Amino acid sequence: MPTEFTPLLQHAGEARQWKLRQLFDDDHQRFDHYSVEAAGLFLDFSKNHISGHTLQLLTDLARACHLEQQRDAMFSGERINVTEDRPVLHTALRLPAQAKLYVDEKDIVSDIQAVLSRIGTFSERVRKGSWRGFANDVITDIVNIGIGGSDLGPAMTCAAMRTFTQDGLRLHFLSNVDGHDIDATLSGLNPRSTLFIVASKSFTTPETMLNAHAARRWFLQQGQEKDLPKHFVAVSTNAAAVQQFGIDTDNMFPFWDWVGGRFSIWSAIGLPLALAIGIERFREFLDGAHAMDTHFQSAPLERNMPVLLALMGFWYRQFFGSSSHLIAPYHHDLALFPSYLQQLEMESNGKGTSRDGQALTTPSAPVIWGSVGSNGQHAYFQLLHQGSDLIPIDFIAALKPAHPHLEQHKVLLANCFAQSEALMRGKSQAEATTDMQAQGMSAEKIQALLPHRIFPGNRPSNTLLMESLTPATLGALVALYEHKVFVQGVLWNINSFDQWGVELGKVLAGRILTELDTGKTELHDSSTAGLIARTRNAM
Ligand code: G6Q
Repeated sequence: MPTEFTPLLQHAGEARQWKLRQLFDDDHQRFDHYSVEAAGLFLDFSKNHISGHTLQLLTDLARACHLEQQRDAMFSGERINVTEDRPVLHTALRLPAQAKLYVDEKDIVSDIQAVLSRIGTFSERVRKGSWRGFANDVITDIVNIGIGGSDLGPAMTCAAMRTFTQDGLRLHFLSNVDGHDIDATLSGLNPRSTLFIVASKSFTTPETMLNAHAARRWFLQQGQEKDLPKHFVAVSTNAAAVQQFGIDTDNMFPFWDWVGGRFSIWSAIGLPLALAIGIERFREFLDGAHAMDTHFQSAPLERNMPVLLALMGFWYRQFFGSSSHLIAPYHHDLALFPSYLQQLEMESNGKGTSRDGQALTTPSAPVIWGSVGSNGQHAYFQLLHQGSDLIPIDFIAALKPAHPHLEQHKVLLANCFAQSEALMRGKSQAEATTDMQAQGMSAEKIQALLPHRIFPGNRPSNTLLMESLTPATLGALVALYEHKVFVQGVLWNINSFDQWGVELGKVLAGRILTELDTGKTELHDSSTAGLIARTRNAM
């Protein structure tokens, strides 16, 4: 363990003995002391095993790891993605139009704005019905074909912005190479009113290319080659491959190699979102993220929301042995947010090697998982309350709903707050006994049930609130977690911006694909060879 961690290691020994209940009893203003507001989001982090001293030690560590310098290096375009020798500039995509930022002596903001303006023109044409299909039909269905970072961001944000989506426009997301996905997506669609967006940074990803070619064949059953430009557009950094596929580069929306796939929703990869909600609202989404960027760059670490979120996660992962972290949005339109964060956090910080090539001596990213509340409460929350692992949770909720069912909204929020309280307080022996006595149980029955009815409590959580889920608050929320990931990467000394594990899988799948035809499997272990042989027999 790095020597900078030593003071925290000693302090954690004490903190693990603390009872959250007691911390609240000792400080009646704990909620005020441990909450922070920024960019339209409110974070209550009072239900954590921390004191003022803990925060002091954690922020000391962040400073010792040169967090502020590394943050500034990212924003200014230094090549902090060392293994790919690239800057990391998704934050530039949400800079105000008049800003300037130079990469290799060229202002990138004007390029970004030029693409945004093309996205605006195109999306307004589709939305207003002036972009027509080959038989003059208005576009009603848009299919985004992409995977990983070219799928999860558009899919998650379009779902989140459901209530802002233009009536009559349906967004579909085709990602899986499993043919069942394309079958299900295309069934019921009409090629005359369907627009495909082929979204791939590299434009070589096999899953996306196969699906794009299959969609093209499906389209050509009714349309002709000359009609393709009306129905296929591309988002990519690879103009040559786009052209080779047969998409006119006039219908290609570019982005740049300094935008990582999982950070690309702010670029042209966000085209489905711009189509769904319109360019003005897409710009509000960018502005919301920029507001979080400004906060991250300027707030002192002790009051800095992404830093605090990162420090809480780090604290439990590093010193409390927690190996997973639950994301619980109490907002149905954020149903895909846990999956989105799974990629963002696990692909960024799921590494075993430090930035300078040494094996890490500390754990890195935890498993991120979750689903919407209150559904989760009726499924896996049992384990959170009484299971053997400590699993920190982020509850996320909007105070005002985008629907008229106020009674349901009140029940939803009551459940959300009740869960964090119950997890924090638990239920003591005395409380469980009193409850059962009130139900008129015999002393004997109480004795038998007591061990099952006690809840240890002391389970930490954060609660993130927003007034309502809008393009701006969604932008701030996503940027918040991006920066959380960055901060944790700094603490673990990880390059959060490469993904060599993903690359390995891509190469091996290509080899096995050939072997499914040839049957030459001698280079494999007996399991892989056996699986290939069984598949060949069945084909
Ligand atoms: C993201 C990853 C990965 C990537 C996909 C799709 O950070 O690199 O999820 O987004 O593999 O890649 P393409 O956009 O190049 O098709």
